Amino acid sequence: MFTLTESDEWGALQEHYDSISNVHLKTLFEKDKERFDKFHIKFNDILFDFSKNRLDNIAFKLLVRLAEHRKLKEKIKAMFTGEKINTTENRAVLHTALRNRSIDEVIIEGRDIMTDIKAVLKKMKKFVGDVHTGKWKGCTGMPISHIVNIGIGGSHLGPAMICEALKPYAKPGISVHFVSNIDGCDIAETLKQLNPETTLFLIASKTFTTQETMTNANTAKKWFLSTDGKKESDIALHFIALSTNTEAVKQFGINPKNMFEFWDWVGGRYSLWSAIGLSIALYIGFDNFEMLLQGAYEMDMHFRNAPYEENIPVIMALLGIWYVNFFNAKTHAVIPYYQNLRMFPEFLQQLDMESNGKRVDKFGELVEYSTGPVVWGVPGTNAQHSFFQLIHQGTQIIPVDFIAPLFTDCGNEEQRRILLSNLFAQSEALMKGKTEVEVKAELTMSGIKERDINKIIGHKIFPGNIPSNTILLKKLNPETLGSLIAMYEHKVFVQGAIWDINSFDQWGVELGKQLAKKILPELDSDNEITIHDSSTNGLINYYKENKNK
Ligand code: G6Q
Repeated sequence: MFTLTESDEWGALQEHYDSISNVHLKTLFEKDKERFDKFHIKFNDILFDFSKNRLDNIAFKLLVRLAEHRKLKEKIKAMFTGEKINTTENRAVLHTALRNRSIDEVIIEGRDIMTDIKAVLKKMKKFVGDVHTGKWKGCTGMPISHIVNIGIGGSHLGPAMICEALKPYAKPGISVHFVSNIDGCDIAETLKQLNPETTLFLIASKTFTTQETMTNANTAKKWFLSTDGKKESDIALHFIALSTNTEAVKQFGINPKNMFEFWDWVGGRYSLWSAIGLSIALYIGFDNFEMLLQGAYEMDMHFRNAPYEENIPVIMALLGIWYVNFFNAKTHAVIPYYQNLRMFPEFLQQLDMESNGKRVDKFGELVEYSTGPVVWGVPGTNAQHSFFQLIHQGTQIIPVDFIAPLFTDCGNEEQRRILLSNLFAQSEALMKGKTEVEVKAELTMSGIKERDINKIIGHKIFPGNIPSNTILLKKLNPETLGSLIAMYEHKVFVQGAIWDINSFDQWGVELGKQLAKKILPELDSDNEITIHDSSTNGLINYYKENKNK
């Protein structure tokens, strides 16, 4: 097979880009009144509008051809059927099995892993029920009212984002807290709010060796034991492990019967569907957790079965490739118009950038093309009052995903209308812009003199032609959220498949960890540090000189 950029499909896209790159989106809409009809997809309670993209029929066909050329169908099948597609760690990638709601088996090395998955789900269901009914009691006989998830990265971001997004579904009497950072302020601020007798700590760590999580878990354990009359044996009622590492869980002092297991074929950033999701189930109830799985499963089926032209994750991915590799877009903004989705961009940052922030292909060869973009964003309308200026009038092309539920359980109808009118206005403004003629007419109408108009006009022109997707959910509920997350997971997968990179490892996080281990004892030693470069020595020594001042 030719390398990606040498393929005919890539060449055809490059040629087409040259002819379409100056065509304005406004023109595409003017020329084709059916554009929205052609370029939107309805999936369950989700509308995906991709009509405001720098895409015509030819580009769309060529992008689909590229997916075919990269044998996407086969790669999708390989993931779902448990081939070891994470080649650098020799692992299957089976988060889709965790939410498989069908009766189909998923066989790995001769074993149907659905049996294990179902057993853990059953154990989670029973536990969640016991906590909610008060059958599970703390060491002084009080029911549990505070759940603290201690975990980081993939063992934190998904559950934290979902609990925030699904606040309206919270079980009465249960609050949830997340501690991730090794910065002592994180756990200290959380512990201040808690009564040990009504608190349940979930130590969420696939490896059970992560420095931040184990340090925070030990702090929590010490805090718990330091309160009046607590004994080691009380730990069993207040500490639960979510992990793959039974030995380390035992060593920490948690009885394996209080451990909820998952497996090495669940990647950290894809683990919210596993036992790592226990905080979600405790917060919103097991039924709602199952609806989250259901939503993801439905998206999985759509992704596996829909033709590329009607396949939301495939289209999202292809559009991303169109912008990154042909329009030279370096970043991608994700703007949820729903305050409770505040953490969604942060969650996506890990999902996308840890998966596709790669510079070598599957064979370890440097790639000759750009891979994953920088993903960023904060909720609208706040975003409009800060960085939207740069998207509208800066010098870079920044594709945007707008995401909004039409109905939520918070606020009133008027607030919702204001919010949504802003979203619709932003995507229209980015697409259309405002021409010199329009600006001039406006300024003249408002009585400004010709001389003054000429001074200001350049500042008031909006080039427009800025692409966006809009994703509307009838309502943000566990099911639609499950579908939305799975949609982005598969988008990231498709891009990795086309770029031929391994989206499921993360070696880039290792070097810093190794160096931190070396530096830690140096911070305690009495000697001046001289073994690093002059900057690192200087920073360490500055800390040592000033730490007790
Ligand atoms: C995600 C990464 C990473 C991981 C954390 C926590 O895909 O692997 O973010 O989730 O480093 O790891 P543990 O769950 O092992 O503590």
